[in-house]
Amino acid sequence: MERIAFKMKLKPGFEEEYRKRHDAIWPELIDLLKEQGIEDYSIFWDQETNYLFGVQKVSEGEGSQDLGSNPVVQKWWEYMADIMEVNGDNSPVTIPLKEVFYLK
Ligand code: RM4
Repeated sequence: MERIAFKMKLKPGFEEEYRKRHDAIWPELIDLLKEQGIEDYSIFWDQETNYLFGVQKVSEGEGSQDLGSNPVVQKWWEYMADIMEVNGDNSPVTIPLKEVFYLK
């Protein structure tokens, strides 16, 4: 398993809505993420900058942000596009982060 992290950006004022939508994340998306070997996945919000920090473990090298060809992910990204900074295809603007420390 490899740990990966990345940052995305929330539009100002949508933290509650973001949390609400993720509290009700679609079962089919959960199933897909797990099928793809993605686990221990959390997202943290930086109130000061509205950056969202995703951290996850991946077993196949591909993380959640690499699944854009899947229709379920495309539908989810379209659903989330109104409250996040996104690219033309509705994928969240995603900036990979480098791990600089880890304590098991
Ligand atoms: C995030 C973003 C990610 C997705 C998670 C579940 O807001 O859309 O791509 O993996 O939700």
